[in-house]
Amino acid sequence: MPLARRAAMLVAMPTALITGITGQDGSYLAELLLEKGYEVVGAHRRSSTVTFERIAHLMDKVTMVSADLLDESSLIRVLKEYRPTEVYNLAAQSFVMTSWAQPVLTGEVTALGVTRLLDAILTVDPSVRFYQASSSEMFGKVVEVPQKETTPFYPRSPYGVAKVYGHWATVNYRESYKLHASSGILFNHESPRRGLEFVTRKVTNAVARIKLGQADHVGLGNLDSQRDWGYAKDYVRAMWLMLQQDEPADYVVATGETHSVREFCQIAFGHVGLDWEKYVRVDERHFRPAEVDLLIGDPGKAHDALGWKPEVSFEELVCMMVDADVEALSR
Ligand code: NDP
Ligand code: GDR
Repeated sequence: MPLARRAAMLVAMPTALITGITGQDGSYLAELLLEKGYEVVGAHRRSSTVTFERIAHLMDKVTMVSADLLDESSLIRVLKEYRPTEVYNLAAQSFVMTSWAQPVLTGEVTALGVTRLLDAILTVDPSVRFYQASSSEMFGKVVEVPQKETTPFYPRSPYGVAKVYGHWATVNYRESYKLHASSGILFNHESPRRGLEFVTRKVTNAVARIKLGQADHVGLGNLDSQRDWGYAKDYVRAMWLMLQQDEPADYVVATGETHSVREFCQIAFGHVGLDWEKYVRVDERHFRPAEVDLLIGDPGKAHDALGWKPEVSFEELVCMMVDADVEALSR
C-alpha cells in the first residue's frame, strides 16, 4: 500500500480488520464499515482459486491481506502492519455437518484460531477492540427456551464444541487482560450470499432451478428442524454496535421467532407458485449424528443495551433469497 494512504489510515480514519471477509457476514460487515468511513483490511487465506466473489464489488475499497487462523505469525504480521483499532473475527470452519467429517480441523480453526488471534492482539496492541463470532450452536441440546446470555451451553457437534472454546477464550482474555473483547452469540442468519450448502440457500437455489426447468427435485434432511432465522445484514449491525460500547460484553442476537425447515420450504416454493411437497424429497444422507433441539433466542439485552432490532421479517427474508436466486439463474 502507498505510504501516503497508510499515513492517512493511521491519522484520519479508524481501521478495522475483518477475518473471514470472503464469507457471507464478512462481505456485509465490510460494506457497513466502509459506509461508516472505516479503512477496511480484509484477511483471507491463501487458496489456488480466487474466493472473492462476495466482495468483488468492494475490491477497490478494501485492502486484502493474506493471513490464516492456523498461523499466528501471519496474524501478528497483519496487526503490526495495519494497526487496526477494531478486529472482527468472523473466520471459521462454519458448516456444522463438515465438523463431524473434519473435527480436528474444525477445532484448529474455529476454536484454537480464536486464541491465536487474541494472543496476537495481546502481543501487538491490547487496546484493540475485539469481536468474536459465537453461535447459537453452543446452546445445542437446549436447557431453557428461549436462550439468553446466561443460558448454559450444551453443544451437539464438533463445531458447537469449538465455538464454546472460542467463546470462553474471549471471555477469559477479557477478564485476564482487560481486553475490550465481546462475543456475539448469533442465531442463524441468512441472505442471498449464504453458502449453497446451508439449508436456506440450498432450498432457494433449488426453487429457482426447478422454476426455470433446470432441476426437478431437491433432497433434504430433517424437515422438522427449527431455527431462529434472521437476515445477515441486520446481524452485522449488531457486531459493530458491540464494539462501540464503553464496556465489552456478550450479547444474544436473534429474532425471537422460530420456524421449521418445512415452513421455509412452504414459503420459498409458494413464492413462485409451486407446491413444495411435489419437489422436496427426504434424503437420509443429510441427517446429522446429533441434532440441536429448539433454537430460539431472546435478543432482549441487545435490544436494551445496543438499541438493536432486526428489520427484515422471516417471510421477507425467504422471498428475498428466492428472488435473488431466480434473478441470478435467469441471467
Ligand atoms: P462463512 O462460512 O460464509 O465464512 C467463513 C469465513 O472464514 C470465510 O471467509 C473463510 O474463507 C474463512 N476461513 C475459514 N477458514 C479459515 C482460516 N483457516 N483462516 C482464515 N480464514 C478462514 O461464514 P459466515 O459468514 O456465515 O459466518 C461468519 C462467522 O460467524 C463464522 O465464524 C460462523 O461460524 C459464525 N456464525 C455464523 C452464523 C450464521 O448463521 N451465518 C451464526 C452464528 C455464528 P474462505 O472463503 O477461504 O473459505
Ligand atoms: P446450522 O445451519 O447447522 O444451523 O448452522 P444449516 O443451514 O446447515 O442447518 C439448519 C438445519 O437444517 C436442517 N437440514 C439441513 N441442513 C443442511 N445444511 N442441508 C440439508 O439438506 C438439510 N435438511 C435439513 C439441519 O439438520 C439443521 O437442523 C448455521 C451455520 O451458519 C453455523 O456456522 C452457525 O453457527 C449456526 O447456523 C447458528
